Amino acid sequence: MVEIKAQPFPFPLRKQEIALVVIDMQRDFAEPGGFGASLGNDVGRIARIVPDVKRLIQGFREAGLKVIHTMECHRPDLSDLPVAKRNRGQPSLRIGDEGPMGRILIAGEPGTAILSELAPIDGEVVIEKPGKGAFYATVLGDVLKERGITQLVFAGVTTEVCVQTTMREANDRGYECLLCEQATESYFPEFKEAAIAMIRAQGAIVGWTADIDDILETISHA
Ligand code: TIU
Repeated sequence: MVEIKAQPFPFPLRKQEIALVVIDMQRDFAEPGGFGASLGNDVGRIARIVPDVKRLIQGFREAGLKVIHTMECHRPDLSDLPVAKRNRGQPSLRIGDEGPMGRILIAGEPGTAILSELAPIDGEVVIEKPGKGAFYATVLGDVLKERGITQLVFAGVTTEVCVQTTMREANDRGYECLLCEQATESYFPEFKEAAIAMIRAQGAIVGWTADIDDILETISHA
């Protein structure tokens, strides 16, 4: 059996059944004037992981493995935006308001796009999601079943919000989940650290975590 070096113990790789899920690497979370900034966050932290996310995506493509992208966004008529989500916090701009990159977190707007360096290529699935978890109100579960995927490697932002929520959804649905530590980020370094620790605690209660080089090395030779 091929294993990826991981914590709290090695991850048993089934190469035919694994996919990379890149969560919400959108301008809205990584650039000034977007949703993340409207919530008062230092978005510069997100831009710093782009080279590692790119390296991870590239490694999966070169190994012939599937890459799935998600985008957090809402319909232009806001019909999939709960009032509670629109009103949450005290943002300078709310979801659907006009910002410097178009309407905040609305499908099709320039600011909602995936960062150009990480753009999906032809054939890669892109899941638009209205919630924090990528399974809620999307076809992700059907897509994975159709393709025989049972193991998921996770990258993207933010670690303790959309990444962790999606890993928990996936875990409950029976997927084996592995988080790439260098390819995820939070606006709060202490929350990234805590999320990583709680995911792999109690014998990988939610999933495994691993270094990017250990993941890339194993998938390239498996
Ligand atoms: N605010 C925050 O940390 N995250 C989000 O709102 N969405 C995602 O994590 N994608």
